Amino acid sequence: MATEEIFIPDIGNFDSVDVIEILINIGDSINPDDPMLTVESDKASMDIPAPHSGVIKEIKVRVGDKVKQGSLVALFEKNQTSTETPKKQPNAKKEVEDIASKVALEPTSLVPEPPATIKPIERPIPISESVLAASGKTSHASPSVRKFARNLGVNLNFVKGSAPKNRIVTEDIEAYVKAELSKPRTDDMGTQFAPIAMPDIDFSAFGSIETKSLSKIKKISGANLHRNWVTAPHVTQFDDADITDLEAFRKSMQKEANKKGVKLTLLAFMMKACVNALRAYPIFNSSISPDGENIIIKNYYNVGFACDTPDGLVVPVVKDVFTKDVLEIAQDLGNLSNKARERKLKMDDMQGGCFTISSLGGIGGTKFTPIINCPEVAILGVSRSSMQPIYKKETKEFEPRLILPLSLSYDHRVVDGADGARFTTHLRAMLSDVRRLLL
Ligand code: CAO
Repeated sequence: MATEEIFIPDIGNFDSVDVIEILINIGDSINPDDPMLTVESDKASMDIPAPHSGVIKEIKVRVGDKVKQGSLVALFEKNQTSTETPKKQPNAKKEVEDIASKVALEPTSLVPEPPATIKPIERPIPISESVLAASGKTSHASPSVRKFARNLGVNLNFVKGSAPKNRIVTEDIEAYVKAELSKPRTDDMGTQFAPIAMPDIDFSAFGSIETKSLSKIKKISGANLHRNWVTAPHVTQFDDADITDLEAFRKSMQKEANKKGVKLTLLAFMMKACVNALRAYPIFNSSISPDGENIIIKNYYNVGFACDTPDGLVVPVVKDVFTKDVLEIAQDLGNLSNKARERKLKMDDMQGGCFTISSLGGIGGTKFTPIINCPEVAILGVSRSSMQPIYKKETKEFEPRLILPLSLSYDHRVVDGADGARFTTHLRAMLSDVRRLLL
C-alpha cells in the first residue's frame, strides 16, 4: 500500500478559498470523483473531488481553513489492486467559473443548512415525525444541490441521499418534495389547528361498559366518510318543496304500481327530479380530476341512494335514471334495497354513481347536512315532510300544504353558492309541479 497526498487542484483566479465543509472521515473508502471538501470563494462554492480510489488515512484541513491550489487536503492509501484508470482531474477552475456565471449566489445561500429544529422559511414542506426523528445528521450534497434545496425550502437533513456515501442529488430532493406533497395536508391548517391524537380514555373508570367490534361496512364507510369530509369543502343549501300535489299523485298511482308488485315511494320521484336538475346544471353531474386540474362532466345519470342496513350504510346505484319512468325507478329501488338488506349487493350495484340521495324521511327529523359521496360533487338530503300553513298570495290566505325539507351538500371547489341555490330552486319547482316532473 502506498500513501499518497491529495492537493487542492487548480481553482482558477482565487488566491485562497474557505473550507466550509469536510465530507470525508478517516478510514473512509473513496472512489474517484467522490466529493471530499466543499470550498467557498466570494463568488461561488464548489466540491473538491477525490482523484483516485483509496482509503483516507489523515485529513489535513479543517472547516474554516483557507486553502489554495496545491494545499494539502489529505493522505490516503491508494488501492493497489485497483485496475481503474485514474479519472481526469476535473477542471475545477472551469467548474467554479461555470457555477459563478450560472448562479447568482446571495450571501445567505452559502450559509450551511439550518439545524433540524429550525424550520426553513421559504415554502416550508410539512415534515413528518418519522423524518424529524432522523434529523441531526450531516447531509452531503454539492453546492448546486444545496441551492436547489434552499430554493424549495427543503432542509437537507430530512433528505435521504441515493448517491454513493448517501450523497444527496437533485433527484433525491425532487423525490422528497413529491413524497411530502402527496401526504395528507393536515399541517397546512397551522400547527395550532392540526388534529391532535384522540385521548385514550378508560371509560370503565366512569361506569359499566361493553365493547363491540365495528362491522366491516362501518369500518369501510367510516374511512370513506372521513376522507370525503376532510377533502371536499362542504356547503349545505337548505330549501323546502311543496309536494302536496305530488303526494296526491303518488297515492293515486299506488294501486297500479302494486299490481306490478312495485312500491311507488317518494324516492323514485326524487330521483326523477334530481336528474332533471342535473341536466339543467351539469356541473352537479361532475367529478374533479385527482390532480385537481380538470372537471369531468358525465353524460349519463346514475343516482345512488343511502340505504340503512343492519350492518351499516351502503349506497346502491340506480343506473340510467334519465331513460326510466318512475315505476321502473321504483322497481330498481325496491330490488336494490332488498339486496342491500340481504347482503346480496354486488360491486356493480354500487358503482358508477353520479349523485346521491340520502332520505331520512321515513324515519324523521327536520333537516340534516349529508356528507358528499366523493368523487361525486353533491348529495341531496331529504327529511320528513309535514303539513304546514303556507301563505298564498292569490287568495291572501294560509293553506295547509305538505312541505318536504331538502338539504343539498355540495363541493365548494366545484360548485358555487349561486349554483347551489339555483339547483335547489329548480328541484323545488320540479317537485311542486308533477306535470313538469313527468314530462
Ligand atoms: N316524508 C314523510 N314520509 C316519508 C318520506 C318523507 N320524506 N319518505 C318516506 N316516507 C314514508 C314512506 O311513504 C313510507 O311510508 P308507508 O310505509 O306508510 O308507505 C315510510 O316512510 C318508509 O319508507 P321506506 O323507507 O320504505 O321507503 P323510502 O323510499 O322512503 O326509503 C330507503 C328507502 C332505502 C332510502 C330507506 O329505507 C333508508 O334506508 N333510509 C335511510 C337512509 C340513510 O340512512 N341515510 C343517512 C345516510 S348518512 O348521510
